[in-house]
Amino acid sequence: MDSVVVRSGDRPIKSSSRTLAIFGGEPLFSKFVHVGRPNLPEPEKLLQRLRGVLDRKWLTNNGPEVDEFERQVAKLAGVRNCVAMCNGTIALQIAICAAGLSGEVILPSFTFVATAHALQWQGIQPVFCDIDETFCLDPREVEKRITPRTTGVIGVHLWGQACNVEALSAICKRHNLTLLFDAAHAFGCSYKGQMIGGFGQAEVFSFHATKFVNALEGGAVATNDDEFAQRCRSMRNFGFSDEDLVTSLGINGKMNEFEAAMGIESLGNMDQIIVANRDNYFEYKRGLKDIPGIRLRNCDPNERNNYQYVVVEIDANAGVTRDQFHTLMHAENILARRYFYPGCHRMEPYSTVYPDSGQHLPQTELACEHILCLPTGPALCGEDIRAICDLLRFVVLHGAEVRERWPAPERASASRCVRP
Ligand code: T4K
Repeated sequence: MDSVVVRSGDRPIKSSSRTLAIFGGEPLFSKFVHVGRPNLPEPEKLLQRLRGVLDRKWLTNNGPEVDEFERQVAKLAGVRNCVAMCNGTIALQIAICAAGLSGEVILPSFTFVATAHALQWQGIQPVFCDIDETFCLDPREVEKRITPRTTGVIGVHLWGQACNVEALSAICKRHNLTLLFDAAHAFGCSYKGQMIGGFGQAEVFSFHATKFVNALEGGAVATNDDEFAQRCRSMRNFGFSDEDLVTSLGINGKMNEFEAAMGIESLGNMDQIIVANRDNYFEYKRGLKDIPGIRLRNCDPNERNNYQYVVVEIDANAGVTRDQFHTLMHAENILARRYFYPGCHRMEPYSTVYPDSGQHLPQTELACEHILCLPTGPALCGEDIRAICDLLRFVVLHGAEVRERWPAPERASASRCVRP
């Protein structure tokens, strides 16, 4: 276990608000607990695989590990083609380029900024669209954002929860637009019983170190369109179609053999990680029950889920704001994250280049202000989670004192993700 919770038995989590770490008390955890702590495979098995790579002296450019990784990902995602890439952002860029998108593309602002950057980097205007109660693109709003310059829509399966695939597909069909999905969070998840990977023209996974299946860095384009997959393969390798034949614009988007080896070993642990994440989710569900103003995002029990993100909404009934929780949890060495804040439209270059892009995003603004992601993963045990839940309950119960004692704004804003 990574974390060590500093309390014993039935002792209350804190004796008074004075003992909260933000007010000088001892932190609840002696070491940082993270959102996104990498899940590691068995070192011996990984090292053996890496030795094989060294023995073969085939380090990158479509080696056997990448081949195997692609085969396994495609099988698990129930899709004909998986094209592995060096990371999810480049995979998005290549999918966008291979789909021939241009002009304007509609996407949520409530996403990791990579989704928007992948467009803007290629001179395509990201058009930010509001979300609905699922925190994913609101199809009704999408339709309102379509202009003669629109060529596509990118839905984001946020925290592993699928977008309204059917409604988005119908809109794209009606307006002759290409539909892509940023499925960075959604490997191992399903929509209406079908694994995510085969929807739209293509879906893009991330296998970054912080994802529940990781290849150190890594990403993939998944598609049922063989010709599209071939284009992506060529584009990730400088546009080469044959030894001396370049047939399109390309880039170096290749995954290397070490990354693929890590990815394969990580896939081997996938089921165990999901079980651990799922147990954590239910521990949170029990621990957060009936805390005023704190609501755990529900995971649909009828769908496959990787439970990678544990997300709470904190509203005014908690008496303490989401940002205050964020600050005081960091003081306790609990590195909760505001995924995603402040919304892409408030980040550069978007807030300068498209100053009006924040219009019509009321649900996005709300989500950005109220969402907090809590630590999970096999590195956490039940006791850790109970301690986190008890802390949240304690803070809500002592809300008035917390507000009273709250540090000056400059001290409060000193909270940033600290690297160990
Ligand atoms: N689309 C969406 C919707 C995405 O969420 C992402 C990436 C992408 C596209 C792009 O995919 P990639 O190009 O990344 O494959 C992290 C990840 O870097 C990023 O992959 C992820 N989404 C995003 C949600 O989270 P940061 O800047 O928040 O990560 P960082 O460095 O603050 O780390 C998070 C926590 O994990 C920290 O507490 C430290 C801990 N950590 C991190 C690393 C890398 C470790 O303990 N060990 C580690 O090795 O972006």
